[in-house]
Amino acid sequence: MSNPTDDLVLSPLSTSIVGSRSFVYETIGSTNDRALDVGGDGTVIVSDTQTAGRGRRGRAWHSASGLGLWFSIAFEDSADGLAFAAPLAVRDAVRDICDVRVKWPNDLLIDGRKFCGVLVERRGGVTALGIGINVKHAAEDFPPELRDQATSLERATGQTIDRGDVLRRVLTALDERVIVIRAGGIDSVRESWAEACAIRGRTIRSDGKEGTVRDVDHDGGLLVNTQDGEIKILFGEIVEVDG
Ligand code: BT5
Repeated sequence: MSNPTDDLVLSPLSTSIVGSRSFVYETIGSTNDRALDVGGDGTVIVSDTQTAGRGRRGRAWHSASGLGLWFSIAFEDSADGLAFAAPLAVRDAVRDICDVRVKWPNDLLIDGRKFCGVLVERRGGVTALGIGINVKHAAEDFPPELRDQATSLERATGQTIDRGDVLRRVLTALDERVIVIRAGGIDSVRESWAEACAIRGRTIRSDGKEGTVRDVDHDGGLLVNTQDGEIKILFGEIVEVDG
């Protein structure tokens, strides 16, 4: 391969919203920042590496060159449902090669190790849906503090996996979900996501409180029965889940 981004070229994509245009970079600060800056409904920003990839609450996202998929999609319509659609799209994209668990709210794990994270950010009228997928990492490609908790598609499956192929599959699966959401089908996407999280009936702890998840609210928050009655844990808050 002559260029580090040769395998990230997106065409041809047969989507209607996601991938309306695409920009591929060798290096960038954060693809989410670029998506928020350039906007344009369905614009995809993908970079071989990020120098300031981030997770939620200011945490860093390790985004090494040649090993993963670090990309964002700009949306100019409502952000509702995107955080449900993204983990489902990734799960569907890799379904043929491995079993993926969605850990509420939107981490993706294989054998208990995280290989994908999702970050939704909104500025002005633009939403950036950022997705990071570890594809080709061997254990030693992760920094020592991540080695036990992180994995990649190749590490987990023992197969050689093409980054561009995974990217095109994720974008196609995401497009299908976004079309459903925009046609008024957010409830069905949320229900698929809630089932994928398999969180109902489980015992969780959050902020020193423990209880059983009764249901998932319309916004993705958890409705939890505790000793002190029902509480709601907002989408994105940290919880520990048993089992
Ligand atoms: C996330 O945050 O999981 C969301 C990550 C989103 C990354 C994408 S890449 C494209 C786009 N552009 C960006 O700048 N971001 C998005 P959170 O749940 O806060 O998890 C962050 C934590 O995951 C860190 O504190 C580490 O413990 C761990 N971590 C960092 N890099 C990792 C990696 N490559 N694989 C697995 N775990 C990682």
